[in-house]
Amino acid sequence: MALPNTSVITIERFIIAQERQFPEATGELSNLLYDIALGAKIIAAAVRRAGILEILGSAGAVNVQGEEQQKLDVFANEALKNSMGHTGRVAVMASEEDEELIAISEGTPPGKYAVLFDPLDGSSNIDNNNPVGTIFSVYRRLSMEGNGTLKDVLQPGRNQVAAGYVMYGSSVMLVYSTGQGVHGFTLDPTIGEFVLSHPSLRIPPVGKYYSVNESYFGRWSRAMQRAVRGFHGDFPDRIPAKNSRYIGALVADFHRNLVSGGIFLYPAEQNRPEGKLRLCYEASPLAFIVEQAGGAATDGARRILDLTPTWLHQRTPLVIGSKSDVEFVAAVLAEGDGLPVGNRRSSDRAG
Ligand code: AFP
Repeated sequence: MALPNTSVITIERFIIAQERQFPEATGELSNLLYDIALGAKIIAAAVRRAGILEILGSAGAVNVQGEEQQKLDVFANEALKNSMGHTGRVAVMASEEDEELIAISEGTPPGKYAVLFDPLDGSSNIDNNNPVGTIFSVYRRLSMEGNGTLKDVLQPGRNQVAAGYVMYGSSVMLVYSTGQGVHGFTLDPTIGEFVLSHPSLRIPPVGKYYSVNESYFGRWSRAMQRAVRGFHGDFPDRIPAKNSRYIGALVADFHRNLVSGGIFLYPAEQNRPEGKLRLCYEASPLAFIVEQAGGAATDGARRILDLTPTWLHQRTPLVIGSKSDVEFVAAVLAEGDGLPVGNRRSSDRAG
């Protein structure tokens, strides 16, 4: 039997090595990332168990301690709050699951970071044993003292000091950036550690895939319809045709496109004029990651990282992924709704 490699780079070792490059670093951010990794492991264990609970009948299920099972997204939310709330590293938190700001635990001194998270994105996928994810975003607080305030969490995405996501798929992966590239770790269940598996991820400039929920095609602007037709291969002079892949869990769709090259779109549509995804919990952190990997993210026109949220649960259209593909969409949208959707331009017709 092959023995495991004893020189694996765990996430802790990697974070510490990165921190050493900055002699002025206090280690607080490193520890905060490690707290998040711990929360992710707790969530991963529960997600794995969710499958079997589903099979055994989860509704109203009672666990071994005789407690009623919590919904998994509520559990994930609590797990993250608990992994960070008592450490003295955080001044305030905000979660997609909570209407209001989350104050740090009473009696804990406030730290210098504001953390925002979507604890279990794509949670409806759990019922079908499909992947789900956690997304997080870290800012340095702006307020000077006491508990953090709204001002600390409503910052433009370009101010992030770290962001990342965890994907609970066939294996569990944690991908993060502190502004020094993007690094991916895979949870080794035999030792219970995230180990470095994808150092310095770079997204290909032109992607293989496009990911969008095309059942909304008829509700998009004509310009957006034209952009997606481009991915079908309707404008071969401007953009090569792509393969379609859509899981319906942002982290999983994003992760595939980050690794293999591709573009994810959640455009505005008639029923959702601002799109569906949240700026603070989904778009901004993934935009930080994608830019660090050499890609791009816009709302169709504006760079996501330049948008300043005005409220916690603000939504935004999102176009994110390989740089040339995101630029193609921006160019087509800039042409406006005047051009016909399906007709190829004469210059685009072959021969
Ligand atoms: P759920 O958490 O309700 O499953 O929503 C997931 C999500 O926010 C994101 O992960 C997906 O990319 C997107 O919604 C899918 O939305 P559509 O079902 O409208 O395509």
